[in-house]
Amino acid sequence: GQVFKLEDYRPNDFSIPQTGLTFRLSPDATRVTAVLTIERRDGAAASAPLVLDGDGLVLKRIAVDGRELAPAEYLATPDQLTILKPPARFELLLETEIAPASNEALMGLYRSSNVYCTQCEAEGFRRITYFLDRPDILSVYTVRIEAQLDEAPLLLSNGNPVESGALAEGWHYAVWHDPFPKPSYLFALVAGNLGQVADSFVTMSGREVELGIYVEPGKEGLAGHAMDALKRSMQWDEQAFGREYDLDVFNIVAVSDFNMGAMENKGLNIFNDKYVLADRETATDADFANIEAIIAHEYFHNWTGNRITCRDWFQLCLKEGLTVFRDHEFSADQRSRAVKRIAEVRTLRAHQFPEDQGPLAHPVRPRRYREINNFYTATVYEKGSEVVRMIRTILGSQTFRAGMDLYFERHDGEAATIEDFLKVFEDVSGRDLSQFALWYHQAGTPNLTVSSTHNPVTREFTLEIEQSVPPTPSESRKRLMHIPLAFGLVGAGGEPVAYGGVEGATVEDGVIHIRKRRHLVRFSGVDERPAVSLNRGFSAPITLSVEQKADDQFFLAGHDSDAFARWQAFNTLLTDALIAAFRQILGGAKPVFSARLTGLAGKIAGDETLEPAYRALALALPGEADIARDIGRNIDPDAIFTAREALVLAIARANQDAFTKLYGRLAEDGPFSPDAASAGRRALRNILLDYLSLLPGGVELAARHFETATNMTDRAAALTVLAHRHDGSPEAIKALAGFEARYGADPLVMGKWFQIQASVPGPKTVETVRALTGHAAFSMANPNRVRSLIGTFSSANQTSFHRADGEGYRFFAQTVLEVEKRNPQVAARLATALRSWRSLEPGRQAKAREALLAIANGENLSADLRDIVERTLA
Ligand code: HT7
Ligand code: ZN
Repeated sequence: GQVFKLEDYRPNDFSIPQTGLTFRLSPDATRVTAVLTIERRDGAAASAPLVLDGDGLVLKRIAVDGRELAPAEYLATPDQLTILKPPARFELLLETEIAPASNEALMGLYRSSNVYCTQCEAEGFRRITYFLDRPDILSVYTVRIEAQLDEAPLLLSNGNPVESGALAEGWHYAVWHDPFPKPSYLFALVAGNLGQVADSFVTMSGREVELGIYVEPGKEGLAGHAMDALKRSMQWDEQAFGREYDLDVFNIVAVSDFNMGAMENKGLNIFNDKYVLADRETATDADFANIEAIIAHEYFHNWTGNRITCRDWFQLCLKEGLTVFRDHEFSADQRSRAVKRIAEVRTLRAHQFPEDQGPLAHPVRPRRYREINNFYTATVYEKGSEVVRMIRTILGSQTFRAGMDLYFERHDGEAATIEDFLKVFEDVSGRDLSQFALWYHQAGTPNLTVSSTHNPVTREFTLEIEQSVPPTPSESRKRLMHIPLAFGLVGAGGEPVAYGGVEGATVEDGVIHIRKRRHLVRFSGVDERPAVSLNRGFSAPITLSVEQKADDQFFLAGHDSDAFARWQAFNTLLTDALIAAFRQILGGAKPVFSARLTGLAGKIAGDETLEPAYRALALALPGEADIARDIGRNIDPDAIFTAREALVLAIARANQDAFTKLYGRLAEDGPFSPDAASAGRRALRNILLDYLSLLPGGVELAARHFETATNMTDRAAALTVLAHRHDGSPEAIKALAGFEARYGADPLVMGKWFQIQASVPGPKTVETVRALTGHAAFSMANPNRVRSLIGTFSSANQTSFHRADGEGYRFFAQTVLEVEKRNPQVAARLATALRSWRSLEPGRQAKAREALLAIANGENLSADLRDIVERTLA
C-alpha cells in the first residue's frame, strides 16, 4: 500500500470556497448532487489538472459551469476523478449514486437501525462524492436533504436550519447552511425517525442556543444526563477557556452502529448511543462518567478541531491531544481531581505504554502512515494530552492560558500545525520549546533512573537522575528529552522539607527540569535524610526506576501530601509484591505476602480522611496486563493470574472483619444519584465485595448483593464477582440467567452481559465466547457488540485469550477475519490485541505469531488490517 509522508505535504493547487450538496435519500440508491465552487490558487500552474478523491463511487453526471463534460475532458474511476483542463474559477456539478443500506464499513453515508447517518472522519466524505477530501480544504456548506416524510421525518445537517417544506408524493426537504468554513471530515447528515429532547443554553454574550438530543423513539428518558453534561460543558468552556458557542443550534444524535465513541461534526455531533443513553437501571457509574467526558470532548472540539482544524492528518494530535486535555480538566473540575488523575494514569499505562513499548509505537505526531484510521491511538490521544499538560506545568497555568488565548486569536479559521501550536507558547513565555518539541516527534516512553544520597555532615541531599529513551521501530537512536519532574522532599512527620539552594538542574515551583542525560541535583541545608516523592501528579508520562527502600515506599503510601504520588507509592508496593510472587510461582514455590502490605491495604480502606473513590482505586490491584507490562518479557499469564489471586486472598483474609463492617456501613441509604461522591461509595463497597467473595460465605454475599441491587453499578459488579470468582456455581448461573431475562431486549445492557462472560478467567471461556457469537443479542455487524464480546475476550482475558494451546488465538484470528469482511476499521483495532506478542514466553509467542500470519494470509485483506498485522509482525 501507499505510504503517506509528512515531508510530502503540499497545499493543493485548488480551493473549494463553496460546497452545495443535495441528497435524495433512498436506502439502496441515494442520489448525491454536489455543486462545488472551485478556484485555482495563486501561484498554481495554469496547466494543473484537478484531481478529486473518491472511494467506491459511481459517477452519474458531470458538468462544468453548466456544460456537461465530454468523456475526453475527465477521467473517472471509483477512487479518483480528474478534470484535465479546468478553468481558473468554475462551478463543478457532480452526481453520484450510493447505497447506504449496504454500507457495513460505517464510513460515509450509512444506515443504523433505519436512520441515515454519516461518518466522514478521516476519509469518509470521499465515499459520498468526489472532493478534495483533506482537512486543509475549508469550504462553506449548504445542504439540502430530501426524503420520504414517513421514513425520515427528521432531516439534520451542520450549521443552522434555513428552510423546510413538503414535496410531491410524500417527500419533504430541509436546507441547512453552515457559515463556518470547514473541512469535509466535519460534514454530517442525519435523517430518520427519532425522538427529541430539547433544551437551551444562554451563552456568555447572551445568545440563546437551541439544544437537541435525538435518540431512538421511546428512549428520550435516557438522554437527561447527556443534556445536563452538554450544558455544563458549554458553561465550563466559557469559564475555563473563554470559548463561546457560535451557531444558533447544537444537535446531538445517538446511533447504535458506530465505529468509535462519537464525532464532533460542526453543530451536529453524532454519538455511539452507548455514550448518550443512561439511567440507574441500565448504566453504571463508569458509563455516567464516560458519557459526561465524551459529550464534553466532542463539544470542546468546536474550538479545538473545528474553528481551528488540522492542516493534514499528521497533525491529528493538534486537535485530539488538546481536546483530551480539555476534557480531562473538565472532568477534574466536575469530580475529584485526584481520583480523576489516578484513573487517567491507569488508562495511559494500560493502553499507551504497551503501544509505545511494542511494534506499533509511533510519535505523538507521526511522520508516516499507510492507513490513517489506524492512528486514532492512545499515543495520539492520551500521550498527546499529557504533552499539553506538560506545557502547562512548564509555563504555569496563567501563561498557559495566555498561550491558548493567543492560539485561538491567531489561528481561528485556519488549518494549523503542531509548530503553530508550540509557537504561541514560545511567544507568550519567551521560552525555547525546541527540546520539549521532541515529545511530539520522538516515540517511546522515557525512563528516569533515580538514586539519592544524604550527607549529614555537609547537610547535602543529592539526587542522581539519568534519562534514557528505549529504541522504537525505525528510531534506534533517541535524542535527550526535556522532562518536567515534579517532586517533593518529605520529612519524617510528612511535612515538606525546606532546603537552602539547589545546584545541578533548574528547579522551579517543585519541578526539576531534566534536560541532560545525567543530572546530579544537590539540595543544600538538609539536616535529615528525607523521603523523595517523584513525578508528583504524574507530571511526565515516563517510567521511573528508583532505588528506594521499602520503608520509604510504605512511608509515602501513608503520608505523601500529593494524592497521586501517595496512590503511586502503594501501587508500586503492590506491583513489587506481585512480581515477586510471580517469580516464586514460576520457581514452584507458594507466594507469600507481608503482613505489613496486607495491613496497609486495610488501613487505606478504613481511612475516613480519604475519599471512598480514592480508597477504591487504591484497593483495585494492578491488573494482569499491568503486571505483565511491568515484568516485560517471558510472560506466563497463568502464573500472573495465580499471583494476583493469591494477593487478593491474602488481603481479604488479613482484613476480613474490617472489610465486612465497612461493607455494611457503605450500604446505600438515600435515593440514587450518579454524582461522584455516591459513585465513590458504591465503588468502595463493590471492591470490598470482590475481596469478601473469596472468604467463607462469599458466594451468598455476592448473590445477595446482586438480588438487592437498586442500580446497574451494583448489579453488574455482583454479577462480575459471581461469574468470575464462582464460575459455574448455582448462584452464578442463576444470576446470569436472571440478567439475560431482564435485559434481553436491551442491546446496550446485553453488551455488559457479554463483557462479563468474555472476561471469566480460565481456559474454557474460549468456548463460551464462541458459543455466545451465536446468541440472538450478538451481531458481527454491530461494533459495540463485537467490542463487548471479542474485544473484551482479547484485551481483558489474559488466561483465556493466551491459552497455552493457542486456541484463544486461533478463534481470535478467525473472528477478526470475519469482522473484517464487513468492517475493516473495527477488525484492525481488534487485531491490535496481539501487539505485545513478543513479550510472551516462547510457546505462546510461536502460537500468537501463527495467528498473526493466519490473519496476514487472509483473502483480499483490507488496507486497515494489513497495516496493523504487518507492523505487528515486523
Ligand atoms: N474525532 C473523532 C474520531 C472518529 C473517527 C475516526 C475514524 C473513524 C471513525 C471515527 N469516529 C470518530 C472522535 C473524537 O476523537 O472526538
Ligand atoms: Zn476527539
